[in-house]
Amino acid sequence: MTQAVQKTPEREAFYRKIDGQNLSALWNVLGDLVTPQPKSACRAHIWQFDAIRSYMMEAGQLITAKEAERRVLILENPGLRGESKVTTSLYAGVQLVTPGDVAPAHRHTQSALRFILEGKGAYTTVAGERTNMEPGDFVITPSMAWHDHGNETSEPMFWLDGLDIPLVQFLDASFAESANDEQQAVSRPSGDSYARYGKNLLPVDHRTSSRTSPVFNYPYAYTREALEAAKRTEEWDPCHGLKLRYTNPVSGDFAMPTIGTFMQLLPKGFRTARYRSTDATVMVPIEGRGRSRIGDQTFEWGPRDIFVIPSWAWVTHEADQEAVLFSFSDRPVQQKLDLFREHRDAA
Ligand code: GTQ
Repeated sequence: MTQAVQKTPEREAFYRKIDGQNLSALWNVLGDLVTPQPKSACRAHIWQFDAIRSYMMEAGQLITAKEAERRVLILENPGLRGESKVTTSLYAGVQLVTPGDVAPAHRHTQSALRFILEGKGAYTTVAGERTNMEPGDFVITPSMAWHDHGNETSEPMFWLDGLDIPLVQFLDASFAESANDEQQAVSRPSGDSYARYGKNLLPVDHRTSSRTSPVFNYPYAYTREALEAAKRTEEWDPCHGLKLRYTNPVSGDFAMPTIGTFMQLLPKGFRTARYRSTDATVMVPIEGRGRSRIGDQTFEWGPRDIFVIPSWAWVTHEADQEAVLFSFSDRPVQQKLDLFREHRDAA
């Protein structure tokens, strides 16, 4: 399957002839199409938050959120430059919302997650509900939900955006529109969706066509509590430490249909066993320091740094202090298509 087919003058002439008819010979490309294991252009990489932060402050002097629509620096995977991709299927960027900024209301088929890195109290309004955000919060903008962001505090806010832009692009399923008004009307009180859907209760005849969780802010305080409780009672996983998956309370599935989101705790001194999976993953420590070995490279990380693990690359993590790491990948999509594979080397 991987052996290159020999070239002969007759064959070359044949290829040229069929080329004009928009035809090409499978036997010349089969080895690149059907590989024995994932062969990705995506590379392991880390972005230090401090560096991004200072570039973003500079960007804050250059353009308003209003003019930019979204003031974001895209994290481009070094193996995928110019494609606005952090992995083959996902997009990531760091967004800055400065005091007084308004990122105007729009909506699109792409789903978005926000993972809050710095600042307290800036807001996003999603489908009529305003939510104030704090570091470590995981906030969802579902497909086609109106959303606008603002900051009435005196501090800049930074968050990590994760979107399924490359996936939607691949499927040619992008639709987007801007609202007439810069900010959408607030029609529900803050905390409404969490109060309704975040308490293990649903209205008895609850029906929805949406595959996205109706809980759109998963506050860090609750996530930390869950990790803290689990720390005392759960068995440590040799590959993951203690790893939780954010869920949609309606279905028990991932919180978003296209992006799987996770929060993971590694105790001080913990060294994970080798692990690899087909879902290239973006990781963001929110607490603690340590390092990850990805393939044959080692990446030192601290709070708010962002690093990417390519599909099928061996990874181990090591925490110098108790560490909490947020991560996201396209795992929900791969699992639904029977494509997800993982490999534990827990000796
Ligand atoms: O906040 O709506 O990083 O539409 C990229 C596209 C953020 C957003 C991004 C977007 C947004």
